[in-house]
Amino acid sequence: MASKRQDAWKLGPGWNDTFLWYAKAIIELKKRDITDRNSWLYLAAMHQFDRDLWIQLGIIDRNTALPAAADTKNTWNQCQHSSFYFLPWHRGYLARFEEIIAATIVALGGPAGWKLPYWNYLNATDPNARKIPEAFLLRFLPDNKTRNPLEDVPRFGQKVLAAEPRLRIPDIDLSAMREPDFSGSVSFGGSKTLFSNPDIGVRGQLENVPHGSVHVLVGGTPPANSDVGFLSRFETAGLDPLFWLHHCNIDRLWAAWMSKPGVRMEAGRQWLDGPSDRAFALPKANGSGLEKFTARDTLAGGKLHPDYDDLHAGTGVPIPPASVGAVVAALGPVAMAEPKVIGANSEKMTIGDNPIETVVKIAPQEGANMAAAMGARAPAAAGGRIFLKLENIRGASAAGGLQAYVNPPAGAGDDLPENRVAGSAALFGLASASKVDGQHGGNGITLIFDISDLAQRLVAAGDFNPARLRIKIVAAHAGGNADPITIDRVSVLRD
Ligand SMILES: [Cu+2]
Repeated sequence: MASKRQDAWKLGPGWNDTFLWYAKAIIELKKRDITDRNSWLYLAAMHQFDRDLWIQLGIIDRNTALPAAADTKNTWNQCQHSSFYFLPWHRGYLARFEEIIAATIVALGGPAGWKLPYWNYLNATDPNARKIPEAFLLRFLPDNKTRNPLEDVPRFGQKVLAAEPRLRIPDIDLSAMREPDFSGSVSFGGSKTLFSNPDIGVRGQLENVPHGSVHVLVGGTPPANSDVGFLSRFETAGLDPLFWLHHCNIDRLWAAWMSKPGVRMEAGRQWLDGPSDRAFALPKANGSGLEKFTARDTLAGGKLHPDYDDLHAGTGVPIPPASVGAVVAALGPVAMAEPKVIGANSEKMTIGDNPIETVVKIAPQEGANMAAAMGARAPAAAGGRIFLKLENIRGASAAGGLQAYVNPPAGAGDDLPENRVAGSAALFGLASASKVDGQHGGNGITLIFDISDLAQRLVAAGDFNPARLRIKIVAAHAGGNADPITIDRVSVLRD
């Protein structure tokens, strides 16, 4: 077996050794009781657990004995979203999962050193890249009678990744890789928070796209049907064997981002040693006990740091010229600038089946500055970026998508022009993030879109009145008018 994590599509077609042993190990993990810390169910519950939902979906039944609360208090419901802990927590989670699968393969008489493959969906040099790897679509193992656990999972979305107009999810891309800062409200990795389960801060750009998009594109969310795929919800995502390959690629994108010259990596104690309010914990690979970890443990030199065969294919990070040698990220306590709010709407928005419009008013002086700046410079000029922020998006639908427009002509949504789109997002984990009984009272999802180019186009078109920016939100979700999506506030920011 290879010593590093590899591209899933480079391992050979169909039942290559890596996937066959992965499937056999999962069959073994599924035989273990949920009270076993190395069982399939215990590991998935670490991401998010909901007893009623799991009973409803037939994952457990009313009589299933759960582990003692003292055991799960520090290990279940841990997944970090909308936070600068999103990447390090998932990195630790993946590393231990990989170790448990590898140990199980050895116990089954297989080879040592199994590594988690990554699904490199944005690799433009591979025509298969966007397809779910074949082994995840086959009904049986090579014996033609054992049900394949890699396939035996509810997935109602796409087998080949592409934009999903019905859910208003645009195509995945690597734009997140251009963010220079790891943390902050406009950042690669998410805003500074305490322990963030389910969601307390602002989603980082990587967490939004491609991470959230791939979850909902593959998991699917049929309209007017609560039966969503496992990948669409926090509470079931870890039960889809493909989850781990998706997150492995997200983790690799982080590693690739850190290899770019000039990026500003988080180096504060709050991140390195946090969260201060609740430590991260992992079960040991032999199930014997629990062990704490911090974000520091996931960096180079740490016990949970991964090793990838390639950080360039499908990451947008070019191979540096040989003369440059190793590229080192700018590690150090760097103050990351927070953009300031220059205008906001005044009412909460409620979006059912029909699009809703709101008005953002920008203070006159700010508006004049903005128009002058926009008229004078190229959109990609350093600094002076403009953002649209959608705060506390909540809803009862398991997932969905939305699209925001600035100053669109009248229209229903499908006929609105592309050149007025401020941003779109898959709402991965919407219901979990909105639950009022959640640890943080259901803050919902907060998103930030860069609208610098759009603002410039509006100024050029003479359609930029700072006292009246019309924001239209079109949403697609299963709740419709009965269970609408709400947005607490819409604001415009600049840095
Ligand atoms: Cu995820």
